[in-house]
This record gives sequence, C-alpha cells and structure tokens, in this order.
Amino acid sequence: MTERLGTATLQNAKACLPGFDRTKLRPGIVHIGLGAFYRAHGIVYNDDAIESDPASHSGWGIIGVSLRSPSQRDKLGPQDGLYTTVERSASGDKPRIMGSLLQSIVAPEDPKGLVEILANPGIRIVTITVTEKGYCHDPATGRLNPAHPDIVHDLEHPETPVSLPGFIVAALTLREARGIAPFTVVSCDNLPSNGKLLRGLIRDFAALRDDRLAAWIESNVAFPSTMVDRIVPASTDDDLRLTQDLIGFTDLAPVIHEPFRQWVIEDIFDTAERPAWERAGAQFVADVEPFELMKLRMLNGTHSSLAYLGFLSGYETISQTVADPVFQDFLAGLWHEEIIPTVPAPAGTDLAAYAGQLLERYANPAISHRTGQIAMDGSQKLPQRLLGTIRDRLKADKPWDRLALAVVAFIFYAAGTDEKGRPIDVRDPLAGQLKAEGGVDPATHLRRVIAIGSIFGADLGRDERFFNKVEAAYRSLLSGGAHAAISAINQT
Ligand code: CS2
Repeated sequence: MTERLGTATLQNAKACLPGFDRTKLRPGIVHIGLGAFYRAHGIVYNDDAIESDPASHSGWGIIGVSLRSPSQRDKLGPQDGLYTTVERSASGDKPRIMGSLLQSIVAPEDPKGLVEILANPGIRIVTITVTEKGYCHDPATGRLNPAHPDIVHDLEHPETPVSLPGFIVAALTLREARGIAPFTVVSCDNLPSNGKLLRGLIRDFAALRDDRLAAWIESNVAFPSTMVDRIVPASTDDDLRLTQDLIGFTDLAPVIHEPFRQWVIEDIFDTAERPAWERAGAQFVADVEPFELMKLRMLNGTHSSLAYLGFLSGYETISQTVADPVFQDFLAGLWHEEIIPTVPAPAGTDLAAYAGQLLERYANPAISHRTGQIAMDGSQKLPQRLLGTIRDRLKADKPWDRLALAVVAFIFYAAGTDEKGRPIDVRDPLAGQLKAEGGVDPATHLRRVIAIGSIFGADLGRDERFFNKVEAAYRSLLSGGAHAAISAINQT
C-alpha cells in the first residue's frame, strides 16, 4: 500500500503541483455538487486563475458541498482536499494536482451549519453542478415542482433544508436580514438558460415563503447563465490504479478527463467580485444562449442518442459506438440533416467544424465513457437535448427520423429489458413510470410514456404527427433491433 496523497506528501507527487501556497487561500466560493465534472472543470479554471496571480486571488478558495452522499468528503477529507486530474488522450496521460478545494462538507450532516457558511460575507459566489434532477423542477416547463418531496420538506422546514432551492433561499434570507450583500449564483449544469431557469425556480420557491423576500432576491441577486463542456466519465478502480502508478501515491478521488474544455459565462458579474477565470480561457459574453443551444443539441443531444442506441447495440462506451461505421453515418445525418438546421451559430463558430471536433472527442480511445452512464436520468435530459430540436423540425415541417429513433431508443431502454431479454439497470427519477409492465403491448406502453407531461409537455403528447413518426420508429426498433433500425435509416 503506497502512502496517501495529502499535504504531507504533496511535494513528492509525480505530477504538476498547485502553483500557489494553499495556506494563504481563504474561501470565497461555495460549490454545490462535488462530482467528477466540477472537479475536472470548474476547479481547473479556478486553479489556473489563482496560479496566474496568487496575490490577487487569495480570497478565492473553494468549499465543496455534497447535498446527499458523504462519499466525496470521505475520500477528499483525508487528502486535505487534494486530488489528481488526469488528462487522457492518444498522446498520453498528464496528471495534475488541484489545490483550491479547501474543505468538503456533507449538507445533511449539518444543514444549519451549511446555511451559516453560505451566509458568511466572505462567500461571494455559489457555483452549482447538481445535475438536472437536483433542480426540483418540471423539465418540460422549467418551473418549480411544488409537489417535489424535497420542496415540500423545505417549505415546512426552511431552516434545515435538503434541496438546492431550499439552501439558496435559506442563505439569502439570512444575508438579507443581516444586511450582507448577496452572493452571485452560477449554475453549471446542462440546462437551457440555466441562470434564468434557476432564477425562476428560486423566485417561485421564495414566493411560496414570503413575497417580500422574493422581491429582494429578484432585484439583488445575479444568476449568470453558463455553458460548460468537458467529457469526464465516472472514475473506476482502473482509474485509481492508473493515478497511483502515475503520481506514486494513493489518491481515492482522481478524475479522468479529455483535453478539451470550454466555459462560456454571461458577463453580469462585478469583476472585482470574481476570480479572473478568463485567464484560464473562460469566455465572458453578453449572451450565452446560442452557445448553450449549440452544446445541448449538438453534443448532449447526440451523446444521449449514442448512449441509448449504442447500449442497445451492445456497445459499452461512446468511443466503441462511434468506431462503428454504421453509427458514424447515422451521427453525420443527425448533425447535418436534422440538428444543425435548428441551431443558430454563435459568433465566430462554424457548426460543421464543431461537429467534426465533437466526433474526434467522442472517438478518443483513452476516455472510457460508458453508454450506461450517459443513459441515466433520460427523463430529465430529453426535453433540452432532443425534444426542443424535434419541435423546431415539426414547426419547419422538415424530416426528423433519426431524432425519432433516438427518442424510441430511450423509451425502449427505460422500459427495462435489453434486446436479448436481460434486465437493464435503469436509473431515472421516473423509472417507475417508464418501466413496461409485464404483458402490456408495445403500442399501449408507447402511448403511456408519451403522455408523461414533464417529459413530452402538453404539446407533443397530443400531437398526432409526433406520435405517428415515433410509433413507426418504435416498430422498426422492435422488429430488427437498434442496429438494423439505424442501418435502415442510413439507406434512406
Ligand atoms: C453527458 C454529459 O452524462 C451525460 O449526460 O452527455 O455529462 C457530457 O459528457 C458533458 O455535458 C460534456 O460537457
């Protein structure tokens, strides 16, 4: 057993080390949702900004929060918040140790304590990656779901919340009462207009408590929208071994990622009140929406399509899936025939070149991104990844056969049995509603799923044009399997 990574061993680690003195850092950011993505993306930008000028960044250390599980804290705590990021590509592995995460905490262990931390005047930014389902909203409408059990709980127990909106509003309540300026709230999840969306949820939640507080939040708190991008698969035991071989110490919390990264942020910050993330390559722009739409539809939309269709075709990872020429043709058709015509190009971006770059990223053989991982939580992902594109295609009266096949692959996958009759481990907050009950005929099951308003909205669920195309795609999928259905579309 090698020694554990931590303050005492850091200097001997065989990796790029933090280029600043961690003992001089004070916390200025609370990050909620301490998963692999944030640790391979947001913290990397933050470490780069601090390294670019440590003296002016001493107030930008990070406190990381997990809203549910203690697992990140249990791994990071004994390592003093230090962990390795490993950039992987065909040209090799580059380990680097991150230094700006100062503390990791677990919200349910002391919710009041977390609210106090968030109310501390030193905290000026709250960043968020809690994934789609952490927003407690209705994905089809983007509004707060007041019946969500966590929201019901937090309205009854406002001082000991469990949900994201509950913590934000509890902290802002204290700051307002104490005359402390609010923090800026930065959503970094793959949701459309994520800042605007979160602002609306916080307003809805605050209004259920107190109209005056809701009005104060409305006029005082900034919620910049952001587009975030980096492919970061969940770490495996192999990744732990790889990291140990690279750095010479045991790290139980490494993150493996691709070389590419992008962060586009709506420029509504007071620049004195944030780290110079632009020095790390973050783009501050007046309007993030074109970047978000491009990324959600072109990357996440095809990622989910490949995840369901690739899984059903027997592929374990995205890179295996896109190595199949049948999938390459399908993907090219999805991008160029069906998705790109719905996406206005952000300034300075060539969408065909963006698609080409995405294909290279998907094909990175050193990144093992499981189709089953991306397939998770489809009910929360489909609206912004695929269904908005389909609405635009319907409006324009243009073909969308490949998108239809992706939607039915999701429905088939979430029904819970693969093409060989084996059970699928479906992880989705709506898994119960998506599962096909024994004996139900496929057409009835399809109708039932499409009637789920929080996924398909009130419009698509009642649109016969939508139903007819999706039903034809479902029949094709059921008759010969996913791979044959894709080949058939490629022939048309
Ligand atoms: C993926 C994303 O798991 C998923 O649903 O589509 O996490 C994707 O890898 C990132 O958004 C890339 O930036």
